[in-house]
Amino acid sequence: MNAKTLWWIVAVLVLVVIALWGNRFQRQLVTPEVIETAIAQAGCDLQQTPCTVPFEDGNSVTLDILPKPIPLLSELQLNVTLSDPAMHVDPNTTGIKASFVGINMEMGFNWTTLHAQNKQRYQGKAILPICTEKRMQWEARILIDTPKGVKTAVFPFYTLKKYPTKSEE
Ligand SMILES: [Cu+2]
Repeated sequence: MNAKTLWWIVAVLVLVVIALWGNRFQRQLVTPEVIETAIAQAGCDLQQTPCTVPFEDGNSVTLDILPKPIPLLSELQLNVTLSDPAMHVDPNTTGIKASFVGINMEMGFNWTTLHAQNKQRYQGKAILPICTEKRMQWEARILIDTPKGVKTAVFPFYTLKKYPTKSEE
């Protein structure tokens, strides 16, 4: 093995280490430690009404997505209401985060921060990407930084492609 080959091997190893470390660092930034994950009450349809997620301590969070029906590729209004104003750590400095996850299809990583209207109500905007599926299953995940740690509220919902072609009906 000559010196040039050895240097290449060292350089590649250094890059791999940097990449692994960067990936871990990035995950820590966007995925804080979650102490509880709760899911919306069964049967609630975000396409029709706001939905509520109850946590173990009796507090709950309600999400509404407007307009209805929930469209793709157009600006959505997210309204989050906390049952208890003391639930979120510091409404003045930290917003509540919302993410949208594609369930029946990988739809990338969509994050948005909601801003406090008051200590109980938070608002934000989001746009869902265009999808090739006629019916797309999503989860809206609301991350709340509570005094005890981050709690995640999961709201399953679906979107329908606006103009289905004849062959898909
Ligand atoms: Cu999709």
